[in-house]
Amino acid sequence: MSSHTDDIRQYLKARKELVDSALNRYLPADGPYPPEIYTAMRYSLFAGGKRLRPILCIASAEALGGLMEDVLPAACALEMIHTYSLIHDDLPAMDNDDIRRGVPTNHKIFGEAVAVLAGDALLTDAFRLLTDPVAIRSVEAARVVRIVHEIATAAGAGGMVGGQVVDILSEGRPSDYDTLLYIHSGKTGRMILASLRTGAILADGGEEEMEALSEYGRHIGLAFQISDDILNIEGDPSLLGKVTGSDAARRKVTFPALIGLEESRTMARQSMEAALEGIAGLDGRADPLRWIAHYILERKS
Ligand code: GRG
Repeated sequence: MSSHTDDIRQYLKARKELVDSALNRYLPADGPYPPEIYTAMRYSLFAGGKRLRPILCIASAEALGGLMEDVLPAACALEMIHTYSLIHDDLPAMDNDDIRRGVPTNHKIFGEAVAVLAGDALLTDAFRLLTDPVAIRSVEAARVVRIVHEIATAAGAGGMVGGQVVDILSEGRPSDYDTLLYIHSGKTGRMILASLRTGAILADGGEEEMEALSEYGRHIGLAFQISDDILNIEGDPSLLGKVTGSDAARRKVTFPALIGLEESRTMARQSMEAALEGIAGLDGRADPLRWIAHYILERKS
């Protein structure tokens, strides 16, 4: 086993534990009335996600010497928004999926109405957390406004929701490369980019550092999406925690469908290398971001 594999395993495990315990504090099991909505929110939140977006946010802040206490609330808010998008994506009105994160999807357990509301609440409460005067007390107001704007822009109609709309409208239709890039940069890329930029803002990064981390974020988002498309073809459902082959069954526009598997692998590697190049000027504190870039290509889940 190569040493970067050990480093990344340890790093991801430690940061995941930090995120999980902070999420538990922000959304406790014995939360306020009505318990049904908190149960549904926590069901999907703690179903075993990789926590990639919060970890990228933390790693970005750490690369610039930021403090964990400043970044954890925003890292958790990013995971809450991501989880909302998964719950809604799985609904019968969208992808109609039965399994996610290795367990039955939210609507299969709680019904469609509560699943819609659990997603709505995760999205809305993410912004409550981002602006919570206690959780975010060490960050000055101007930076809070910047991260709220950054994350709302990434999650909204010009970002993740826009990508999802074009994805759904494109199902079963012939599509072109520009549409594919738009879907993926919206659906997947924008929240990944916002995670890195949020970490950089909270660490008080300068223009050049922000640009370096944004460049990394854009390329790593693309590498992540291409590898997700490849895993949907040849991944192991028991490791992925979701079914494979669903993209082809729904005639979704994907990188392998448009440019083939081999070309997709090459493009994922080139994107990973471009991501590394983007942060070449950062010092050793950015090493976890370098490990994550390799992990994204090599992951099985
Ligand atoms: C419903 C507004 C709305 C958007 C949905 C995220 C998303 C947009 C759809 C999920 C379907 C999908 C395959 C999207 C591509 C992004 C992606 C790979 C999501 C899964 O993210 P992971 O692998 O999941 O980080 P975990 O469970 O580890 O958090």
